[in-house]
Amino acid sequence: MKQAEERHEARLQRVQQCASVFVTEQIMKQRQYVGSMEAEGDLWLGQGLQHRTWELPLTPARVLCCSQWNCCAVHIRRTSSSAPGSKVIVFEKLFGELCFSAAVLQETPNAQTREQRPLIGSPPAEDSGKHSIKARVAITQGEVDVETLKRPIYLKPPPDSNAQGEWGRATRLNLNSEEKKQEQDSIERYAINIYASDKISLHRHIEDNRMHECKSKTYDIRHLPTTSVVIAFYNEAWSTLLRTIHSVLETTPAILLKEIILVDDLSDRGYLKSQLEEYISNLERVRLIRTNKREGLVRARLIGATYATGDVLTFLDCHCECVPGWMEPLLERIAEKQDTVICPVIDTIDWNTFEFYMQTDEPMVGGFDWRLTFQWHSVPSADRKERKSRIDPIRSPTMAGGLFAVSKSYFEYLGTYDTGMEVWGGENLELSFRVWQCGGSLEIHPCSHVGHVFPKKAPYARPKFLQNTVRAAEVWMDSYKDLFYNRNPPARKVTYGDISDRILLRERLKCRSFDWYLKNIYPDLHVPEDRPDWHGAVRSGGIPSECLDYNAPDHNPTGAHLSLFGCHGQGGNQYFEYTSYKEICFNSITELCAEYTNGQNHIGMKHCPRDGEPVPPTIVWEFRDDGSIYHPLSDKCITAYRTAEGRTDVQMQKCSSENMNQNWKFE
Ligand SMILES: [Mn+2]
Repeated sequence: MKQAEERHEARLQRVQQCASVFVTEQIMKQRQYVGSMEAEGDLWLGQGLQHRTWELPLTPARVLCCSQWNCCAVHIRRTSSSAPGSKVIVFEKLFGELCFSAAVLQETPNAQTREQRPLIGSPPAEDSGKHSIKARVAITQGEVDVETLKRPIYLKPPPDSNAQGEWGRATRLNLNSEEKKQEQDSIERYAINIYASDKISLHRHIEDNRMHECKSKTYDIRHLPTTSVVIAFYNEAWSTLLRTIHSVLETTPAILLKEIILVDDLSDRGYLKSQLEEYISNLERVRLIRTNKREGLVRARLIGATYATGDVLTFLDCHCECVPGWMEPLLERIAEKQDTVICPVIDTIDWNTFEFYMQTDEPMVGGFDWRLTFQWHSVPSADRKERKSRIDPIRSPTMAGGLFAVSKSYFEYLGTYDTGMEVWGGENLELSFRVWQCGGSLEIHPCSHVGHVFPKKAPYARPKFLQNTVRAAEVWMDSYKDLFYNRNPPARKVTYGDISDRILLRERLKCRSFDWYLKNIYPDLHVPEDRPDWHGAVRSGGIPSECLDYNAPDHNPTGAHLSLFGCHGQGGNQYFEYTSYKEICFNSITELCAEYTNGQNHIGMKHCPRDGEPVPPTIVWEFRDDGSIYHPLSDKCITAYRTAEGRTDVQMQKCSSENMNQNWKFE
């Protein structure tokens, strides 16, 4: 008996050392967690935690929880001042670091009769040690209604229909000339209309126009993994950053959100210093980490991730707004399939008016072209047929970028990000290839919606974009990388740093080939033939400084004519491929084919027939031995000429073997 008392005493001391675990009433008051996760009596298991059992004297209606950032949870059965034998289960971090702070649980009324339940579902499922996800276990007695479980840490104020931007509507500002100037200045500075953003509530509501199945779907919130939301930023405007933070806090069920981790990548704007610190110090579960040198998006995010204590990492951009219900589908899918990287549907928030455009029907999925530019496309019909319901997650060959959720342990298993990548750009394709080739999957969940402000233009230069993309190509694309290099000759000369670690990673994880990826994950992507000597720039014999060129307007790939322009050797607009089907192909967002129809002078572009479909005669060309490019259907040849103003161009003319302006050569 004495022994037991001593043991008890020792434990008590130990627990008291445990930072401020044994909180006083004061701390309890400071940390009003009642009403959030602890109030539900949930038991939390963080990573690397083991549990101990303590027998402690405690006041009846209070249960302590060493929670907040790094711990765990506590469950008290009975309190000794009311009855002997109370138990507190404390989870400690294995490396000795104990709890950081404390919170309060409400004693449930039927405390006397409830039994100590085992830790249901724990320890976390081990998946041959590769990656495992730690389940959070609810031990609440009695029923807690769904609405309570869904409750976020902060509730949005009631909607004000007269407020600017409420319900995701466009702002309508009547500005005088001075205000107009301020508005223009803000656009100049941020490439986003921050003047308008500042007029919109940081807590505005967004109309939930998701598919009705999404709205009616229920989730077993207590058994979903928890998440840490990581948001990296660099010189972001105040209102867009803060609206992102509030939006996460106000739309994510409190019991699922471990924390928001902000990573400031060495911003130099004044308001992001103490003003930001002060502001977020009044917000629960928001942490701020600052890098001490400029790291770029990739490394900044990773730094944030190392502080994360949730089971799942959710990466968000710093100018987003989440639609209620965005988090549950992501976490549910990860609980179901741990090796999934899952993205929300990215809705557009207009950079000028802040109107929120929700994609209400089937979302687009990600792809790329052979210049390794990310492209959206619609769900392939084969995939659509496989889906049982409109709200099943949709597999996607690539991801757009900054917005996704992944199990923390799976992300680590997969080799997180390529830290050799600078600033941003290209990292999304690299991660996409890696997930698929190394046995995981990448999906978009139609029920999870996050709005993103697409700026007017890239807010800061991304000089390392090509280097990042080359790293992705070198590590993952095998010989298919040549298709990219052919279309982007400068990429061959880029110094891209050491990739030996990434190649080792690929071997260690026994990842599949790029060929496998193309055939199984992205079969709809046309793979160019790039036959030797039949691709590249097409130089004119008659005006030898000039090459064939195609320059389409941004959103209309077929909206221009084939033209002539000074040879620049950079691929891009001057890269053509002559296929074994006798097409002259130009790869942009989609595969385009040079087309000529009689009665016109110019040469247009149309979408090429899909693989296996018949080739119409209007797009059939012959490169003849005399150097001419002959169009059999019209019996004409591509001819270089100078316009009256002296500009060079091409048109179709009757063929004549002496005409050097009909002489062309691939180079
Ligand atoms: Mn962005």
